Amino acid sequence: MKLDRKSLQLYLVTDRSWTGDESLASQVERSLENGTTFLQLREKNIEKDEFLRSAIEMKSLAQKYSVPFVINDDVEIAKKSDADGVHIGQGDMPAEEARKLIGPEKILGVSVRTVEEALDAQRSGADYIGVGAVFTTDTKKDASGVSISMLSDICRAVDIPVVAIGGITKDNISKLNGSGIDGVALISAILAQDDIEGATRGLRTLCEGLKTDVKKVLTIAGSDCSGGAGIQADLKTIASHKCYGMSVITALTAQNTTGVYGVQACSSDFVKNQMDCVFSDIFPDAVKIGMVSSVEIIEAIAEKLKEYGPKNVVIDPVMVATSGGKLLDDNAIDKLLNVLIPLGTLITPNLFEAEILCGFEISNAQDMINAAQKIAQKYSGNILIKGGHLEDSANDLLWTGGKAIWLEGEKIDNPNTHGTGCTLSSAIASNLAKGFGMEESVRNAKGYITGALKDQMDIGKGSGPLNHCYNLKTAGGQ
Ligand code: TZP
Ligand code: MG
Repeated sequence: MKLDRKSLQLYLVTDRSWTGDESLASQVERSLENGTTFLQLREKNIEKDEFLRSAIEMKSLAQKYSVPFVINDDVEIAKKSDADGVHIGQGDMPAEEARKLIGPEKILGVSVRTVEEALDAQRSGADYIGVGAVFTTDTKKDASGVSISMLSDICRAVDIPVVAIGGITKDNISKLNGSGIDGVALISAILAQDDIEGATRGLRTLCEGLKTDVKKVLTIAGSDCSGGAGIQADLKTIASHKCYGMSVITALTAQNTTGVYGVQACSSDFVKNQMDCVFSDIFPDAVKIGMVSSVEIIEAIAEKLKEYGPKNVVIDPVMVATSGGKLLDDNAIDKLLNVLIPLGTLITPNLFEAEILCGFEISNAQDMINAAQKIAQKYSGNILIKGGHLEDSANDLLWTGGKAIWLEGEKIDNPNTHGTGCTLSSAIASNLAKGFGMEESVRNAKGYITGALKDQMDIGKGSGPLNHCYNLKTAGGQ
């Protein structure tokens, strides 16, 4: 069964503590009838055959209301009852093992309390994670607390959906607004209520109103009609980071994987017009700047950046192609260096561009460090020098907080690298927009590039594009 994010919105976990004279099945059905979207059978201290009987009963109820149904902890019962999946905690078997036992089709949920555990669960094949206890609860006395800020960090770090659990009620649910969760898992806020129907309906409405705080990223660059670089690569990259992408187009290019066949620059006034439209309406959390083709355009962008003052500005100072060919005339290079680059939070030069920025030749790893240090003196921001072709180093160097950090690159055998620089800078901007620090943003972005290259998509007659959306792939699909 494929898990739809939306089905995690109002997630009911069972507990026999409040059944009184009523059966658990009857309580659960009253809730299912009124908007519960997901059901987990959680049985503690119960005999196996009773557990199985209960699982079969719940499974048919969940099926009647078309909601996914998972079993807490017990893979064997999940299999025997043909539940839709299983939910395990950190104290249970490893997620990887649970995935193997239930097979690829079933839903696997994992409880986590830290970003590391969340990433580990995702790697191990979890379909969603539960994070808690986000508020104190009497229902699970041994559940230790997870802060809302940790909950937000976890939501940012993983691609799979996240549900919050623990002490959530109609009165505190709004505190989870903007955390990035897909839903809430509840026991007592539903099952301990006399009016289960009303409680469920009320909570469902509150869940639907939960805001996901989408981060906005603007790319200012040229259009690549073949979709592998420039604006098009940036927007795909931003979308695959689950951010909202916007674009200010500096030039149209007629190009494909075999070369550039025409360039039609925008007027600087029109660039300003676009920037005003974006900044006065949907203020970006991060901006990426790619190819800027003329003195006037560079001045226009700098003027508007100063006017609006966005927080995270990643500048890919496109001046020299990887082949060594100059892409900007000397006047424009001068403006880029003196007017635009000083406004960047991070600049991402390749080796040739770094040489222009520092004024000396870079031929080894120590030169890269010296170059970063020199560039930092002039521009004060963060610098990522993309290594690549040096004899003694193919790694990237990040200069941040006054120190050099080497970022090892995994060499991937893939000749299709069209648009890698654009993609890297927009991936970094997306990470910064999501609130990651500089080093983590760059590391995450490098990981994303690695994944996009490893996907080995091979289209076009020349050096083809990366698969920007490799992380959104569904089983068997693109
Ligand atoms: N795991 C962490 S807290 C919790 C579980 C199972 C209990 C949630 O119950 P309630 O009544 O919604 O606080
Ligand atoms: Mg457990």
